[in-house]
Amino acid sequence: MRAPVSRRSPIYVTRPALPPLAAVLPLLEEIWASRILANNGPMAQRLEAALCRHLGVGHLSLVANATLGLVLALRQLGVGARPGDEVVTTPFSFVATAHAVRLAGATPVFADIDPATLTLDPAAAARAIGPATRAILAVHCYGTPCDLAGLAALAGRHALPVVYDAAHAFGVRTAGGSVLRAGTLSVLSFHATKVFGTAEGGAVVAPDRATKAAIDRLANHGIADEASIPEVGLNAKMSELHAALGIAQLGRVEADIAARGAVARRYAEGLAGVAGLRLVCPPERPGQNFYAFPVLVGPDYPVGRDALAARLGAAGIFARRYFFPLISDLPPYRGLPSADPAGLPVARAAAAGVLCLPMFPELDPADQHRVIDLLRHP
Ligand code: T4K
Repeated sequence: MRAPVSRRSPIYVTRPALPPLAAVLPLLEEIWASRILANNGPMAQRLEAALCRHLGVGHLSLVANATLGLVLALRQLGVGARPGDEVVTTPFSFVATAHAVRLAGATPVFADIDPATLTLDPAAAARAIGPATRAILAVHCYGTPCDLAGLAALAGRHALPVVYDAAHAFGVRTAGGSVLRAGTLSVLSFHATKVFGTAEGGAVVAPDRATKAAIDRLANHGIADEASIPEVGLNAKMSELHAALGIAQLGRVEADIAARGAVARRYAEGLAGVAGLRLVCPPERPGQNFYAFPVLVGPDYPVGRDALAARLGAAGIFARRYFFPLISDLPPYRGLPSADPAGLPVARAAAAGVLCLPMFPELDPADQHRVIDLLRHP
């Protein structure tokens, strides 16, 4: 058992859970002995196989981070091959979602979100599809599954691929099984702030061996073999050191998710009956990973969202406004026709009201009660 975070320390929105150093050291010794540090070495291969088993998916490619993973996924689907290519996506996400579209050589077209799940609304996405649309990029925001059936039907009608930004969705399941099996490709983040982390890292989940091989190649400069480089690729490979951390981390991730679930239940109990606070991810929904604990601060709460964040901050509690500002309001995107605020009312309201409370497996219950007390009496 690790010691809980001290009550005198600042309480951050998240804190990475780490495996015992003793579990990592033997893996590092193997790396030191082999001198293989990168380029799909034995640690990366081991982690890929272990993750496929753990997540219940057939094929995945490890990458250096989810941002590059998204770029690779879009590029693999031909996005950006023609000038003027567009990708329909949500403005309510971390900025990397839209940046990946731009980096792939296309333009994001923002569509509004569903008020219940805060994920891309298939009806709004349908209105955003035009002749230049090459893909739909939806986000399982906070690990809440998108409307998988709605997006599949929409994509089917227009013969478009769906890429899921599954940065938040490690291990998330629906009645139909792993959420990572939905759509054409899914991209996970293994950043330090995520449910499963390798410090920096991620993976692209692919439907078959050939697609995985194509993504691996794009992630390795486009190199097919020593003398054959048929396309432009980039370097998005995960190092052996990161993969070793992942192997050790995988052993504890289920216990971490269970501990996160206990934190979520304590919040739900402690905040029950507080007028003006809506829980975005109520803990009773099955199959979730409790990546984050967002609340929506409504007009009937005694203070506004920003004032609440400031009061928590003054008490050393660093809740975060994920995701504010809306991506469509940021300088690289706000001039786009689809960034017009009038077309994104649900996303605007979410960005104005959301606050992510501290959520991590080792959150000390006494610290959490301080957070709850402040929320009850702001
Ligand atoms: N798509 C979505 C939907 C995403 O949310 C993200 C990333 C991506 C794509 C792209 O994934 P990657 O390319 O990163 O794999 C953080 C993360 O950097 C980012 O990965 C994450 N989403 C985003 C939601 O949050 P910041 O700038 O808010 O993080 P930062 O440094 O302020 O950290 C938050 C808190 O976490 C700190 O107050 C303390 C704690 N922390 C953080 C780090 C890095 C630690 O305790 N230890 C640490 O090592 O972006």
